[in-house]
Amino acid sequence: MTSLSRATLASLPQAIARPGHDLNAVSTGIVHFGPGAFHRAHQAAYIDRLLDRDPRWGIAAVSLRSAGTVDALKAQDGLYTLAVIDRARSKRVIAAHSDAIGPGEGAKLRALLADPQVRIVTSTVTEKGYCLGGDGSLDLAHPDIVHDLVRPVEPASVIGWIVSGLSDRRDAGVASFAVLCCDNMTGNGGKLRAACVALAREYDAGLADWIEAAVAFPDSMVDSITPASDAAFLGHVAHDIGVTDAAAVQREGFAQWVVERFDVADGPDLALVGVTLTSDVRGYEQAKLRILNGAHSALAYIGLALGLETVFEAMSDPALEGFISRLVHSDIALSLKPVEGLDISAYADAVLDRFRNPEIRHLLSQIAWDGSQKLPYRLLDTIQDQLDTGRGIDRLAVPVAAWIGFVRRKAEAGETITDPLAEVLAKAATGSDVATAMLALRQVFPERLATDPRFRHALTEALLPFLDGDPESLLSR
Ligand code: CS2
Repeated sequence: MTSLSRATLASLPQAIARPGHDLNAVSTGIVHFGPGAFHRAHQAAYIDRLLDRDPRWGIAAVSLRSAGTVDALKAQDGLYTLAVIDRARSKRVIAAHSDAIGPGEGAKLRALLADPQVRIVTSTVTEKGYCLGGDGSLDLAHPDIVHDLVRPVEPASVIGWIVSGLSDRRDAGVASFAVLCCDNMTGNGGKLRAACVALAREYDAGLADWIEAAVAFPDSMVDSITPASDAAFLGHVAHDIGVTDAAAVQREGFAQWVVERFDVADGPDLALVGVTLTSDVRGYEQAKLRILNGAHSALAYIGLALGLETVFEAMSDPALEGFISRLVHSDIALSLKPVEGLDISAYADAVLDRFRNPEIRHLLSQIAWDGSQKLPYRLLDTIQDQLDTGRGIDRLAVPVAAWIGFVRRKAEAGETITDPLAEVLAKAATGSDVATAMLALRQVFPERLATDPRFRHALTEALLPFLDGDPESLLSR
């Protein structure tokens, strides 16, 4: 079977929506790090619509480590199918990528980052891709950062590349690009700014000052549930479109992108395609991270302990569903400050309803990846805020205990988990005093929380049923 490409586009069945713009007119205006499924299903779908109105914002997709997606995009002229899997289903070909850059193409990436037409650099490299330590600041001892300090013009990390791109622009007198982080971290733009400034500060204080003064790093909130593209899904797509598509992605109908208003000369008008630009993104960001992602991680670790496989299955378990609903409405929602224009309780209901989408097969094991990186933003911040206001945390301790139980079960079974701290976690979770060993991990638990006797007590209590194989007993909380 031939694959999707410009040459085969015309032969697709009528039901598959085609790009609305002239593919030859598109030029690169955005460089994006991390062309994974979430980027292709979310940001690229917005930009694809933007290109219908303004061809200057093609995306150059960059993958620093793995060649797979970049090779697939190259082979398919940047085209792929977006399947929207919801009560109403649709398929559309996305043509948002004007270029793709893989490992070993550093010279090309450097030239693009210096190109005055590139006005924004975006990233979805997941939490671990930013080389941050447990306190959210750049980890100068991270091997990639150690490398970038020695060889700043041939960096290994995203941070290194952004700093080197900005350095080249400053030297050439080219206006800086804006840097838009699209990962699920609280204050994502501020964290990325601080990391870039910290790296620059190590070898060029003038550059660090310039980045601080001249470069916009807006915060953003991104949202759309995007299960990984497995072989079965790719098979369905090939069947429906009549050609193969190695870069196809699937997502729910709902998509939201809220960006802090930022200044960049001659930048794209993202509001044209439904991106919300606001002066206060923090409230949205926190609500989404704590409610959606917090509940997701809770469903994942508790659901896996109960032998469940998908979010839909987990939400169909009455005891677990009831527990998650109380966790969201009676704990997480109370930790949030009011957000103008957002009814938090209605938002929480809408999120839980999205989890009940029967069409989406979202694996709990996928959400369980990288727990050490996700838990601080998704659950631990909430717990700290609840403790600070004197509220109880008995329910909130359950998903944290479930995560520890998950790490322990996997370690005992000799399976390596997907987590940058996999080895350290496995060691800590298999000792005799699990709670103490885990709480000692500063990369995960901040000092103040780890040493709070109320948290230690709640966690230890919640951990016992997981270690004894009786997690159901916690769900009546
Ligand atoms: C999920 C997210 O995999 C995960 O950890 O919680 O990818 C989630 O589906 C997205 O943030 C939804 O916007």
